[in-house]
Amino acid sequence: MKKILFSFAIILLCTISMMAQPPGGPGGFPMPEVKCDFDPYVEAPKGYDMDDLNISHGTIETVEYKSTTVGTIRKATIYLPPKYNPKKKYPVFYLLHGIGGDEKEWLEGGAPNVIMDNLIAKGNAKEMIIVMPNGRAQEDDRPVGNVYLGSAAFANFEFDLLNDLIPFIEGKYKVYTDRKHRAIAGLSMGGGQSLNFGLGHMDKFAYVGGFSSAPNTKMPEELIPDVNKFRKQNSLLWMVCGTADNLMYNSSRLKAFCDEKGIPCTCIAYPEGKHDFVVWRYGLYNFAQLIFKK
Ligand code: FER
Repeated sequence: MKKILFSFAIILLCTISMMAQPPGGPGGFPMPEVKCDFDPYVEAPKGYDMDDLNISHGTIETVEYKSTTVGTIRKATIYLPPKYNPKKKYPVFYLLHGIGGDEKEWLEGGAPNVIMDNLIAKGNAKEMIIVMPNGRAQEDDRPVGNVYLGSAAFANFEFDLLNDLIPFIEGKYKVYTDRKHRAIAGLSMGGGQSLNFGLGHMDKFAYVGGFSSAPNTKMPEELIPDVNKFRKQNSLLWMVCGTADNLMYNSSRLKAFCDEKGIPCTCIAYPEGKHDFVVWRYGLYNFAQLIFKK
């Protein structure tokens, strides 16, 4: 009897620990390696994410919008570029967070305002508005409890983004509304969302990026079912993932597919990079310089 109880307890413990962190999660089981030709890693210059007091700074604000998708009022963090002029038209970059984050995650860990201020001051990135939404489209959108169980809300964000948030942003700010002036990228779960929604709606987004994309990333054949359409509509498909991150296969799998089909796609393997903001800051720094330029 004791033996049976003991075995039962072991099985229960294993099940609970697996539910708390699914395969492929940070610290989870290593996932299959997919061979592909990575693009060269070029180190970012020292200080690229350090505040420079001698340049103009952008501003951060929080907005609230009505979500018909979720049925609640939802929040998003906004970056307005230095010397923002409400009479001028800007392109918009939607920047998405990870599974444990919310609309403040990028600001708290990624210094997006600092990275953008520095890039814009040097003339290396276009002036743009950055929208950092909450990608967990459900009534309680706080990252509490076992966040790994809430991935359906991350899929549901597709509808909140397209039907609620984008129309709200385009009503509130004077921005361009064509796909050439809309970009989407994100980290981890947000990377998967960006690839899924960005490639799934190429008429809406010409620039798509995934940083350390998570297992919510769809299979390449599903992301790019029509290679000719991709060639016509996509202006940038850009990815980065750390070599020490066991979620790499989500990125390398898509890169291998693009190489096989002969379609343009960048994927950088960040040397010794883990599942953290070192890689994601680097991703933002590079991606932001490439968007709204073709
Ligand atoms: C998983 C591993 C990682 C998963 C999600 C993640 C839903 C997301 C990590 C992150 O956003 O940081 O198996 O499944």
